[in-house]
Amino acid sequence: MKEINSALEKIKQVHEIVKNQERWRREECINLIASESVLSPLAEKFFINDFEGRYNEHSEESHYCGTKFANDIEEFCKEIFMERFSTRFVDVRPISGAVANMAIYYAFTKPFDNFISLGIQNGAHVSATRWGVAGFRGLKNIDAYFDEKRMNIDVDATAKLARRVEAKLIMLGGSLILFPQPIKELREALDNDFLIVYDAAHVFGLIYANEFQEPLKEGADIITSSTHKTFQGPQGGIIIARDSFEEDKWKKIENAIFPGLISNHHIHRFPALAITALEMNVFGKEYAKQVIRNAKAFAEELYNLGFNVLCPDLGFTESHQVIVNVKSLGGGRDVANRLEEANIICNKMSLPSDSPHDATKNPSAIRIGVQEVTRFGMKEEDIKEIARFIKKLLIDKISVHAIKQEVIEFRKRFKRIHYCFNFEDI
Ligand code: DSN
Repeated sequence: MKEINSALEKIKQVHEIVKNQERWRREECINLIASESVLSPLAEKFFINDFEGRYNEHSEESHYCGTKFANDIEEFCKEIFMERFSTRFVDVRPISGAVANMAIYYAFTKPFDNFISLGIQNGAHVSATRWGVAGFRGLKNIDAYFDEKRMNIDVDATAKLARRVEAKLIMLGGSLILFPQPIKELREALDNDFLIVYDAAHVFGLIYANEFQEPLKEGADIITSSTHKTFQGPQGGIIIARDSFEEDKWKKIENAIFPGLISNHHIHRFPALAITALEMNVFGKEYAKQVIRNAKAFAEELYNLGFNVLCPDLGFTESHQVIVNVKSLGGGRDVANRLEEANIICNKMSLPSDSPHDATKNPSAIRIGVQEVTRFGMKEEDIKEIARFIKKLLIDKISVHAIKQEVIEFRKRFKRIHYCFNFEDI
């Protein structure tokens, strides 16, 4: 009896934690984390299903019985992405973007190989650094040359570097990405022996809607991505290669995924992945255009209010992200924490000029992403209101309590998830 009561008491505590999270983050906060989003109601409804916890290990052959519908749903997902990216080569088994990247490193590199990535201070994802999966593969990451003014890669210097260090692959994309990257120019500057991989995780929804850049058409061999940022599906990963990719090389990727890196690939997420992709086929373009308009409006308003927003001469951004240098206001960590107290959630971000110590401890900037607030129906005028909350808190020094109340009231206007089907539609 004592055990039962104790277990029930703890279950209540679990319930309480979930309710607190859902009330705070879903209803009372303005979420500006650039790497997150929410599922559509339909995708969420199909997220918990009997595939949860089932196995379907497969390479050339299937290793389990009872998998006929698991095969169906996996193929169904692959076909949607094959059609969108005009390719035979899609794998939806990676359970995250980092695992997708890991599969690429395991397939094409050996310990002690050199590879080029952006560098953490220029926006590389941690998986492309010595601290992440690349480092665990024993790789040496060498930073691309980066032009801070344009917040983009210096093509000539990076191509020379890649040749000089005999880079085994070049990892583009990343976690701080304001503008399309010069994939075409880099491919032209390098011969075809260099493997170019584009980590599309942040901008995958914009790419899917053809509103950012087309990496595989511009010269990248492979896209890796997660499926839950601007592409607003369930958390997971994906690898897509150009249709002309070599079969034997693709096999290496498949083998790296299984039996290499994962056993169970979390099949229950596939129905939600398929639903998100099908919703994106219908609503994705309108959504992606609004995301970019909102990001530009946010950046412009912050700039006009006196903030040091990056790249004013380039129109601030072409993605869902806005980067604000807040060094003079206390640095990225301090500012992000102050915003959190007012229920405005974003995160600290390093800039190319940050020292390695500052890049991880207290970087100069904050990174703002507008994909989720766009999903909740916000347009340019709404976005500008958020910029004004930020100014009132950080520049006018109005009390955090007062701003928090305004944020909670503001958030009540945006309850419905947009750019998706309603239950009545099916
Ligand atoms: N680290 C995440 C980010 O960019 O926020 C992505 O995995």
